[in-house]
Amino acid sequence: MNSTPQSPSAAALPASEACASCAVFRAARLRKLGVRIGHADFVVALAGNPNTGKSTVFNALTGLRQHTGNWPGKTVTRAEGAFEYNGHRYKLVDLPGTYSLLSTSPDEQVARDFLLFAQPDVTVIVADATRLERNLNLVLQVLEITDRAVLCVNLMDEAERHGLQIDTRQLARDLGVPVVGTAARRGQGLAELLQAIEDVATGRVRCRPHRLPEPPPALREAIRVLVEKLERAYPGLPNARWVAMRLLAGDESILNAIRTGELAELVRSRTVRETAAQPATP
Ligand SMILES: Nc1nc2c(ncn2[C@@H]2O[C@H](COP(=O)(O)OP(=O)(O)OP(=O)(O)O)[C@@H](O)[C@H]2O)c(=O)[nH]1
Ligand SMILES: [Mg+2]
Repeated sequence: MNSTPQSPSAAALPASEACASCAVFRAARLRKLGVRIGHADFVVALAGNPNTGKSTVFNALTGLRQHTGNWPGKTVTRAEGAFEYNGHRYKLVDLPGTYSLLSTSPDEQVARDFLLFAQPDVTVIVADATRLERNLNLVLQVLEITDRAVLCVNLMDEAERHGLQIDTRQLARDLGVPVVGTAARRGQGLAELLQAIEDVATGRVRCRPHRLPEPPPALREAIRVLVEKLERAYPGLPNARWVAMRLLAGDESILNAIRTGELAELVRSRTVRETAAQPATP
């Protein structure tokens, strides 16, 4: 069993008592930087199933003016913004909604490739509190590829309305990453979310994410051989183990990415992590 990530902010106000206009939030020293990104100390990705409130969280943290454009080579919109918190500058990337890292729609590929290959400093997974079980599929997949994550259980107001109670502390213990309940449309819980992002970004909190059990020995050996080959062919390839497992599973989209040279390009550019978004087309 994983241990709970230790957060000095654990004693902060419960989500229901915090809101964007209250003293806690003001005291958080949040400065919305909108499009004024420039140098960022940390890159934070907002991932999650469609319609869970990622863009609402994004707007609340960065302000209304944001940098939008397309992801290089795709017609998928890319939104970037920035904020400053406790003296650190954060670049926030709002990813398209995705049900699974194994999916192949263009939107989902963009999200998958960013998480896998750009390796944000913190991945905030935004989940719908009223559909938590279904959302956990993506949460567990993301926790397989990063150990710097925060789970934001959003729409807590809706969950409450339906009489649902979410035990965020137990979830944090089970998942091994900080879990924050929010009602982003009302600004509730955002102060705690900011603190959790900072805790993980700065390493103050070390996550011990829930991971699937090790595969059987025969498969382990096949993965090891493939990882070696991949790392030789693509020096600097992040998450080579994940790629190897997808290849062994016969994942057509990964095979195609190798055939077409897209994987090489992703590794070369580290999936546009450092590339500024293109100006929005009128
Ligand atoms: N009740 C309630 N509604 C919310 C909350 N957060 C977001 N919403 C609403 O949920 C809807 C979807 O929000 P978005 O922020 O667009 O969700 P998203 O995850 O960015 O959606 P996609 O980008 O399409 O995947 C909007 O109508 C929001 O106003 C919340 O905490 N409570
Ligand atoms: Mg959105």
